[in-house]
Amino acid sequence: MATITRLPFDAQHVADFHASTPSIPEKAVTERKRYRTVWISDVHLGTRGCNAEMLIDFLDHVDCDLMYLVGDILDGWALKKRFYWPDSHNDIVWRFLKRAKRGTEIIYIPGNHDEMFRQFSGLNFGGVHIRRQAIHTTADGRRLLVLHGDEFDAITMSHRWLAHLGDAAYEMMMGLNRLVNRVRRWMDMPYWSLSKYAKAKVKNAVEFISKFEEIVAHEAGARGVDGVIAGHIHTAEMRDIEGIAYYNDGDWVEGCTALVEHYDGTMEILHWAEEMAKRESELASGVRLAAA
Ligand SMILES: [Mn+2]
Repeated sequence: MATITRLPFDAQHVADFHASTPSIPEKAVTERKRYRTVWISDVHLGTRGCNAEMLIDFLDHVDCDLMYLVGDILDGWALKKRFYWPDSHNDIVWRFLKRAKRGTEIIYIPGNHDEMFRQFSGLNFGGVHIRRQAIHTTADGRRLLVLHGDEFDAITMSHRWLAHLGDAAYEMMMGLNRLVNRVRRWMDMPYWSLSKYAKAKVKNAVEFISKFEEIVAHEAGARGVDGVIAGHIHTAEMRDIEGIAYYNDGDWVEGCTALVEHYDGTMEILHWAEEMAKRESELASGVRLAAA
């Protein structure tokens, strides 16, 4: 056997990576669903909100030629406040790198929560290309601008956190509502509904979302592309806005969605909770058929 005297730096590390295994082993799926392109964003690794197990399930069942990571993959803001990094979050990074190694082209467009990677725009790490934004050409020849979307925060107003208001936040608010009113009762003050106040604000959140979508589409139109793909607001969508195709791949904190392009250029939003439920019921009916 020939002895390798000196491995190039990269090759040595690729060899090390090859030997490593994730804590949650890859599922032995007979046939992964294959798409031309997959877009995911707003994973928020490093936070408790990240739905890591569902994303792992997604990555173990879906393959693609090209994958875009459209920002907020890792939450640097949260990690700076408190370090939180369970094995499952490592497993996701492992799967991205493994995918790149198996030949999927990965384009990573950092968002505002992982803006520390923006300084590496233009560089490639282990098959992952870091870019500030990209132009994607679909199989049917449409040119789509891909960006995270925080670029428009200054225009779309400061209430952007309201768009992130999920069920957990709502439950927490209900608890807070009880506490606030206990204190108010003790101070002989009348009842004041925090949730009513919040609901009015959530209506603002609804307005915020459509405003964001319109501004992003308008900007794409001004740049002469056929459409735009963004993340950031945690709201999956696919609609035509004044002749511009607007797509949002959603998130893996609240909705757990991905945007995919089929080989004929058709776009689709995958709601992974539904896909998992469908698979389980198919499996259950298969078992029943076998038993009959
Ligand atoms: Mn963001």
